[in-house]
Amino acid sequence: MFSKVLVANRGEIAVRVMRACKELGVRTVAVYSDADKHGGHVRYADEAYNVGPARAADSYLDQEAILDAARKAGADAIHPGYGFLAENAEFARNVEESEFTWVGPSSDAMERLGEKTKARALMQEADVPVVPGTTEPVESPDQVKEIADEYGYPVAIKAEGGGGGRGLKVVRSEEEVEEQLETAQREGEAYFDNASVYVEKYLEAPRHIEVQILADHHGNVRHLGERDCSLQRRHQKVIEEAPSPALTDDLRERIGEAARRGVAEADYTNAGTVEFLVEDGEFFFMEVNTRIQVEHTVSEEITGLDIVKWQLRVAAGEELDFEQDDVEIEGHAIEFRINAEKAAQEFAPATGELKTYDPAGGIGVRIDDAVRQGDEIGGDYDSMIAKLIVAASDREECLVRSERALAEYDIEGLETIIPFHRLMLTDEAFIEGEHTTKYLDEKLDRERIEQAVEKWGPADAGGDDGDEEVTEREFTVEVNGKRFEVNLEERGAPAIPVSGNSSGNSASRPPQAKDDGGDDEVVVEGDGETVTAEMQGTILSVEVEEGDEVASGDVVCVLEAMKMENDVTTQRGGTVTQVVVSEGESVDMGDALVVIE
Ligand code: MV4
Repeated sequence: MFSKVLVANRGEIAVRVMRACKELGVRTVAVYSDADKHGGHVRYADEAYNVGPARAADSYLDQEAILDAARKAGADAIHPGYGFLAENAEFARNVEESEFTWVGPSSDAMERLGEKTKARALMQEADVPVVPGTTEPVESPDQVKEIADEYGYPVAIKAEGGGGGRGLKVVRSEEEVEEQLETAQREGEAYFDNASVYVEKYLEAPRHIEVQILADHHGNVRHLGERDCSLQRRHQKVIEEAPSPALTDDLRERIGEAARRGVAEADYTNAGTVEFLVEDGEFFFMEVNTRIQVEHTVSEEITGLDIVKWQLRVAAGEELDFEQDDVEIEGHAIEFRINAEKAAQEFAPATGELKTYDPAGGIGVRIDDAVRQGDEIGGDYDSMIAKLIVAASDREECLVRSERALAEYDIEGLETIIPFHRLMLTDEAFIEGEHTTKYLDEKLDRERIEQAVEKWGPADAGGDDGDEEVTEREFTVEVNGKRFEVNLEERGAPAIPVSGNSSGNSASRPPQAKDDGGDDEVVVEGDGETVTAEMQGTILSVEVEEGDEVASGDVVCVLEAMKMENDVTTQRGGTVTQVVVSEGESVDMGDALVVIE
């Protein structure tokens, strides 16, 4: 086993990995950005290194800075967690070629599965059903029409480098082929540096089922059953569960075995997930995620296996010590993502101080988090601050226990989607397990979300507790980019003043023309309006053109930030006089997007 592992991540997943390290007797190294000096993962680690400014591209994505920290710490392996560099085959290769061990699949396996047509061909080779379509890229509208004639409309045009909903275009008739093909190619180029696209039959309302895999360097591949992640909002999972309420035992067995064959064909090692679409009792391969996933926890709960510990063991060369038949699925587990978001306002990110943080507990309740009361939750990274995982002997008990746990979970000072989760536990489609991937975006009534927030949301007064007498205080100092904790005992008046970010005007936002609950920052100049970016991100789509008439509240573009899609709306009506940005462009907070006069 390794003696020291660097975790190239932050937040709950970094702590999750470090917990596994601790149980294996492995020392842990955190990396952190300037925005995370007080982060939970930094508190948990044995040592921590600053890798740069808040912007992820300058810190958590800075390969050299992370390798540098690993060298300084004398680590012998690097675990990437999820997100950031986790699925970057180039980084995996750089780690492989360094003195450190990469805790993940080989860069070769990552590349084999990263390009979608390659992965489809490989799965077909292993007798894994794929959605009918092409295993070669297509270039002309005629090729698309040919396939559509064979399978019927609608068809999906997908970017070769795509995933998570980006670069996916649905074509419903022959007239749309040309335009959608061009859009898919343009998006592929903008997001993945790859204009190559392919075509599949489009399934209207599939379920998202994924199989957890573990594979070692001795030829053993095991599956840990499936997860149902059908409850998604704009390709963001919000609730995941295992096992799926929608599969028969026969289908479950066949999907699990298909996933095993598929990753074996790819010479895959470590943990991974094979994603499928399931419709009308049939399943089709979609893609492989070559990382540990957010929702791995529910598989752990129903199998009793510690997937992260196995990632470390397998990377260190150990052999999986159980057969497929030894994997027993017991009971039911549901994961609720505790996101700092305003559910009633299109799930816009919420920031602020965690004035109260008192998570649920008791039988069957697991909390994976990296925050504690008093933490400041900023907008630099994704909005998930914790995960609530509830396990019980069956789904029915799990739903009741979930209600109890969500009601216990007490968070003040920062809005979360707990009220939304509580709503889902009263929702017939969810309770019956009948929801498909279309449910949240197309079926659920928004008014019900508003009512849920009103009923279970923050009781808007954030009661001030008053400051307690401080006798011993902890300080964090950074010397040459390494973090140290210093305890200071003092009597009487504090020698070092307590910094004043405890309440009140913490955010410095420009005044808004009208406060109707919309959270888009708007700078009003004279009669016109410049709609600006509320956060750093990528323009997913531009919804208006110069000359368009828009009304207050209209969506002008969709901005993606840390995997969240955010509608950017106007505050006032008028004529669009300037469209400053285009699809695929990166913007910084405060950048002008569209001008309306
Ligand atoms: C599909 C599909 C239907 N038919 N492909 C969305 C994410 C991307 N990785 C693949 N996605 C889809 N591909 C075919 N041929 C429907 C989706 C899809 C989806 C898939 C899983 C979970 C949620 C989804 C929401 C919308 C669309």
